[in-house]
Amino acid sequence: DKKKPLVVVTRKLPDVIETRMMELFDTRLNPDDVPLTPAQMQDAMNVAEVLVPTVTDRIDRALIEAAGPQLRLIASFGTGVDHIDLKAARERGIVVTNTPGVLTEDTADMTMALLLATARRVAEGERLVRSGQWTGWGPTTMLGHRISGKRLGILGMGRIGSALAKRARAFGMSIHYHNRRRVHPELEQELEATYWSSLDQMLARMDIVSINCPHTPATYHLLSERRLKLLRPHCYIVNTSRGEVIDEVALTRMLSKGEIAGAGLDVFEHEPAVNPKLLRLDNVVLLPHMGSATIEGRIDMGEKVVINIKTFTDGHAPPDRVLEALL
Ligand code: 8YV
Repeated sequence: DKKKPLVVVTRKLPDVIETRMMELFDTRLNPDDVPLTPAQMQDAMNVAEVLVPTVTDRIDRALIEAAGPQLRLIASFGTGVDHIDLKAARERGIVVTNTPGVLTEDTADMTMALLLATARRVAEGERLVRSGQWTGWGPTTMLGHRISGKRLGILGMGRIGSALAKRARAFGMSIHYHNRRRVHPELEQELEATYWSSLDQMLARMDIVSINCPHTPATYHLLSERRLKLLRPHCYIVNTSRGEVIDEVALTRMLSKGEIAGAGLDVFEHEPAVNPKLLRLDNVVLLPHMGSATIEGRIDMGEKVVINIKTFTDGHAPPDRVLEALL
């Protein structure tokens, strides 16, 4: 009987997934769910044939270069792979996989929730009630902005961007998008989406902008201070992608000066640290990176990880191999 591959998992995963992994592989779990220290991570990479990290594990070049020769697969639990140095992994012949597709709907739902919460001041209203300071209904109090009839600019029309577009259409918004490549005409028609080849021109005309592109070297600070300044002052920003896509310092400054109406942020540039100036603003809704956080989604993600490991260690191409060229 073939020896089972040694799989090291860095965080606590759903029970059913851990059980399945234990059945299939020689699995080392992390029952405490405390992120591994760099030293523990290095130890893991010295013994694991397969490493299962999450977004909280920074797998940089130094770690990859110091990894033992037995490490053949990094099967990440999550879709974004910006925490892994893909080039260093490729150079070492280590395959990287992720879990695309299964968190699309959940993340699009959360984006819609953030969009509504930001434009309609949901979190602020909740804080008011909880504070005991609410003095009663008033015709001009707690007014937000209508979203129907407004222009939503989606930066990154991939799976999540498209799922968001469908939801926003149902809320009566008009859909605009910028992408490196224009999407298939059929999809564009289905979403009734207008393509902007110029991000700058799109930004200058939107009522709400949603970030749905991955964080790559090409999208780091894509919403730079210069671009944020193109937004009209009544514009809202929603981000369920990665904090690094927006210059958070510039965004915070503009939000506090009222140069942007508000922001709904599920992700931050230096998670879990959040710019203290953001915490003091009322026109922002802040969530702790929970875009894909559903019980069902976590199980689906885990199943994808299991399939990727099983296929790979059985000697076949894993379904969700990440290729740098496609990012
Ligand atoms: C996950 C995410 O919670 O998949 C991603 O890219 O950001 C989240 O859905 C996280 O990455 C799990 O590792």
